[in-house]
Amino acid sequence: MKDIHNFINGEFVATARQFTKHSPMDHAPIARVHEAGRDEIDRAVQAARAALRGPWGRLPISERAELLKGLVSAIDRRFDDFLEAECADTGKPRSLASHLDIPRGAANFKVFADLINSVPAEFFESPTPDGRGSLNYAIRRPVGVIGVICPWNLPLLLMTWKVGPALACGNTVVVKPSEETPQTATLLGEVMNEVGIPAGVYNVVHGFGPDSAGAFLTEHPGINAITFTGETRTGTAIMQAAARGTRPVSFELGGKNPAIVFADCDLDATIEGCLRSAFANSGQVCLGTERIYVERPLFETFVQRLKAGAEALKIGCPDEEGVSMGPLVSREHQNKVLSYYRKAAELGATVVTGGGVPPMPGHLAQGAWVQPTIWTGLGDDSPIAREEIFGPCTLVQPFDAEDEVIRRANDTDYGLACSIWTQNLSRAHRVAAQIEAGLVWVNSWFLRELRSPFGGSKQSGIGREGGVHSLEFYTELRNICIKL
Ligand code: NAD
Ligand code: 6OD
Repeated sequence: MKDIHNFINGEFVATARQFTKHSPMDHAPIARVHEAGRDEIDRAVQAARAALRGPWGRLPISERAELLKGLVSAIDRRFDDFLEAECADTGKPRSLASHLDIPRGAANFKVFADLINSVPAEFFESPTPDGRGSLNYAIRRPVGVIGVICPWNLPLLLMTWKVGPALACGNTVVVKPSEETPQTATLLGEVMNEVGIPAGVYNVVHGFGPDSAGAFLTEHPGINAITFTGETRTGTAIMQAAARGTRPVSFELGGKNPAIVFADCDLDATIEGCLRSAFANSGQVCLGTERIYVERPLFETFVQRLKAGAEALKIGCPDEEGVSMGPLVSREHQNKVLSYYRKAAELGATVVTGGGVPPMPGHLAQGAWVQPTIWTGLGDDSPIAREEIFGPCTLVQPFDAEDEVIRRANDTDYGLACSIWTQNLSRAHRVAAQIEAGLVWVNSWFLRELRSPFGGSKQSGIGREGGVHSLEFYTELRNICIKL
């Protein structure tokens, strides 16, 4: 079993206290993770502060950007190591991790390195009473030491989506990966050293949330801002910690995302899109579709086509040929998802397909597997329609009118994403503008332009990141006024 250490000030740090990471595939122990206590967190924050004042803070922007771009090729050279670590922690298919998680995990550094090299400056000339005038200009300065708290579903990708802009803007970071997925963030420490990123710029501390590394990090007064991706409930706890010292937060939280399918859609493309949005990464995508509204004339056909697609998904281990769905990340999460499967049955849902655990051979029977599941026959008030399950499951319901479906899609505490499927362009624009969500896709899902704003409305988040929007969080504007 391998040891996973904290990464503090450019060094791998063991601790007396450790916890075991289990494989999602068969629950076998795969890693001993060294848990950071308050002391290690303090050392990480001090190291980050020293790097900010020292080598990193003094580096010209163009050199900083070049170092970050070096990470892209360095990750590429260690591609197989990252792939193996991500798949071992999450159980996701190699085909998915090799096309999405690892390349995007690397690309986040290039996108923000390019961006920081091309930030436009603001200048204002103004008259003065003596006629000489003045010149105002604004400079962007790093915010300081950023606490980065990450989830387990797209571990490397979602971590570098925060670390990339934070470092590009000249900050230093202390990252707390999820306890379920400690490996790739730690591996990135090795790559940081290989590339020559100064010690202390990137630090990783391992542990859990409450009364552990997550809470210790967010409570640490040396953290200047906190960026977090995870559950809405956790966001509330982190916001309370951030209130001490009035530190800013950027939150990407949960969702209960609808898809709206009009009868005039391109049915093949819609089925393909909805299968992806409901079942990709075993449904563990914050942008995933757990509610599908289908215009009534298409309803029965849609449900049968979606069922056929779900039943054709091959469930298996990351390396298996043709596998399209892995296990859930852990037994704990399996128990949560299965509790919703039971609840749906108790509430009288029609289980179109799935609803339980797939039969798995031998030791795999110990893993966190669940079946892709489709329900019909429950109303908008049911917990299945309202609560985020974060599994490979979706509730399909019919609708009759455009106004009605907009109202029902918006009838949620969340507001992360929505996808609209129609060939009527006017309707697509009209409906998209009325959806209360940070991201609306038309005839697509999870098409990501990294310069565009990303974030949620209502309880799905605070703030927007992506492109120049990330600069708003990771830099502080200072105005300088020169009397001419
Ligand atoms: P989680 O909130 O349980 O944990 C996320 C991280 O927060 C982990 O590192 C955890 O250890 C830490 N944490 C937990 N309690 C904490 C506390 N009190 N103080 C500090 N840190 C704490 O989320 P998860 O289960 O890892 O991820 C799944 C959730 O994340 C889902 O709700 C999903 O929708 C959401 N998510 C949202 C987005 C988005 O972009 N909006 C993206 C991915 C995941
Ligand atoms: O693509 C991204 O940048 C992003 N933040 C995706 C989030 C996916 C949620 O699970």
